[in-house]
Amino acid sequence: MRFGLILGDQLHHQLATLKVLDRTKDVILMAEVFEEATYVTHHPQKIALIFSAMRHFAKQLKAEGWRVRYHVFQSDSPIRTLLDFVQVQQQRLSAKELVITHCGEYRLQQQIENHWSQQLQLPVQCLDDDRFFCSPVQFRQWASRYKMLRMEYFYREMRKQTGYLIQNSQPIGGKWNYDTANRKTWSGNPPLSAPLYFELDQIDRDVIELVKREFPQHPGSLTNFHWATTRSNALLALQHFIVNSLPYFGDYQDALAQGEDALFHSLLSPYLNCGLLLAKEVCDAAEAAYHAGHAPLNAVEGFIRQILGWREYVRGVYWLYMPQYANSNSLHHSAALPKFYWTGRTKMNCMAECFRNTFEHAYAHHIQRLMITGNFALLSGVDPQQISAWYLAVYADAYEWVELPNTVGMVMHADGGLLASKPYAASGNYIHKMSDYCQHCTYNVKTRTEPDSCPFNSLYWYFMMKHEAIFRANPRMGMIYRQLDKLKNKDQLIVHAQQLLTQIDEL
Ligand code: FAD
Ligand code: DLZ
Ligand code: SF4
Repeated sequence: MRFGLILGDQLHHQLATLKVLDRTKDVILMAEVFEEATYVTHHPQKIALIFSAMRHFAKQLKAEGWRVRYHVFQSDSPIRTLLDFVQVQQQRLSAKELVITHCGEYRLQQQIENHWSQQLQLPVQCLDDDRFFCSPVQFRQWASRYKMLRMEYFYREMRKQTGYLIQNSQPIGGKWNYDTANRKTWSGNPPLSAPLYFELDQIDRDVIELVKREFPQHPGSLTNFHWATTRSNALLALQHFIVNSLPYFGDYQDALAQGEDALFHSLLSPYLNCGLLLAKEVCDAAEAAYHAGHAPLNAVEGFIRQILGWREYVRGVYWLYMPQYANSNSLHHSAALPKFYWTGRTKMNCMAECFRNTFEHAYAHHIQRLMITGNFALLSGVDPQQISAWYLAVYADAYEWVELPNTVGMVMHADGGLLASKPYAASGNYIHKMSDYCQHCTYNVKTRTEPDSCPFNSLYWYFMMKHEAIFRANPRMGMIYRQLDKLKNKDQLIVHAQQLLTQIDEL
C-alpha cells in the first residue's frame, strides 16, 4: 500500500498522484494544518476557500471508492505540519511509499525533497505537475536560448506548441498580440453582468465558522464569501465568464472604475491555482467562444495570453531562479510597507478602492494590483520582501510561484529586469486617464508640489531622478527622461517627495 498526499492547491481528479495510484489498494492523505494556514497571515477567505474545497474534494474521492485519511484543522492538535500528519498515518498504516505531485512553492518542495524521506523512513516519489502547459525543465531549455527573457517570445512558442489561435502555422488575424487594442476606459457601457455568487452549503458554513474562530487576527472579511468550493461550481463560474464577460475582456482589460471590483475580469485565478479548474480547459473554452463567433479576437487572444503566456512564464521564472529570486532587490529599496496596506485607511482614493476590494473579497484585478498598489510601493521605495509578503497574504489566488515574480519582477523591478524590460511606474496622470478614481479623491491629480497634490506625481518624478543612472539608458524609457529634462522646479519636487516619504502613513 502507498500513500498519496494531496495538497490544498492540487484538488483535481487528473492530478498526477491520482493517475499513478490504485484506488483499490492505496490511501489518499489530506490535511488542514497550522503551518500551511499561517506561513503568512492569509486572508480568511483564502483559508476558507482552500479548506472547504479540500473537504468537498475528499468527500468526492471517498464517494468514488478511494480510501481517504483527512485531518480536520484543530488549534490544539499536535499535528502542526503536513509531515506530522504523514508521520502519524505511517505509524498506523505502514505504507511502502509516499507519492506526491511537485509542490507549487519552493519552501515546501525543499522540505519534502531534502528531509521527508529520511524523517519518515519511507521512499518519496515526486511526480511532475502536468496541469501546466510548460514544465520547469522545458522552460529552462527555452530560457537557455536567450540572453534576456521576454514573455512575448515565450508566449509565441507556447501558441505554436498548443495551436491556440493558430491557422496554417500562423497566428489567426496575422498578429500574435492585440495588447494595443486592449486599452479602453470604461464608464458604464457595455453594462456589467451581475456577479455569480454561490450559495453556501453546510461544509462551507462549518469551515467559515472555523476560520472565524481560529484566525481572527488575519486581515480581511468573511462576510462576502461567495467563492465556488466545488469543481462543478467552478465550471459554472467559467461558463459565466465566457458568456458574459469574455467578449469585453480585451477592450477593457486595463480599465479601472470606482466601485467596480472585477469589471470584465474572470475571477478564475483562485480556481486555477487550487486545482478546481485546469488551465487547458479554460483556454479551450475561450478559444471555442472565438470560433463560435461569441467573442472577438482581441478579447480571446488577450485572455489566452494571460494564462498560456503570463501564468506559465512567471512559473518558469520562479523555478528557474529560486531560491535567490526571493531576495532580489536590485534597486536597493528598504522602506517599510506603509501601515495602510494592512488597515486599508488612506486618503488616496485609488488606493482605498483597491484595499476595499482586497479586504472585502480577497481579490483585486490585475491593473489594481499592478498600477495602483504595486505602483505606489515601487514609487515609495518599499522593501520588495515586505510588499511581497503582503501580496502573498491578501488574495485568494496567492501562491508564491505566481505571486513572487509578479511582485519582485513585474511590480518592483527588483530582479534587475529579468522578467520585464522596464518598470511599470506611472504618475497620477495614468490613473486619471484609465479611471474615474481621481474624481472622488481629495488629492489634486493635476498638480505636483501643493499640499493637496496627488502623491503619485512627485513620487513618480523622484523615482525617475533617483534611479536615473539605471533607467536613462533604457530605450523604452527615453521619452520619460526627455520629459524630466524639461521639468522646471526639480528641487521643489524632490523636497515635496521626500517630505511625503517621511510621513507616508499620513497619506
Ligand atoms: P483575469 O484578468 O481574468 O485573467 C485570467 C487569468 O490569467 C487569471 O485568472 C490568471 O490565472 C492569469 N493571469 C493574468 N495575469 C497574470 C499574471 N500577471 N501572472 C500570472 N497569471 C496571470 N495571480 C495569481 O494567480 N496569484 C497571485 O498570487 C498573483 N499575485 C500578483 C501580484 C501582483 C503584484 C500582480 C501585479 C499580479 C499578481 N497576479 C497573481 C496576477 C494577476 O493579477 C491575477 O492573476 C489576476 O488579477 C487574477 O484575477 P482574474 O482571475 O480575474 O484574472
Ligand atoms: C494555502 C494553503 C492553506 C491555507 N492551507 C493548507 C492546508 O491546510 N493544507 C494543505 O495541504 N495545503 C494548504 N494550503 C496550500 C499549500 O500551502 C500549498 O500546497 C503549498 O504552498 C504548495 O504550493
Ligand atoms: Fe489616486 Fe492621485 Fe487620483 Fe487621488 S488624485 S485617486 S491619489 S491618482
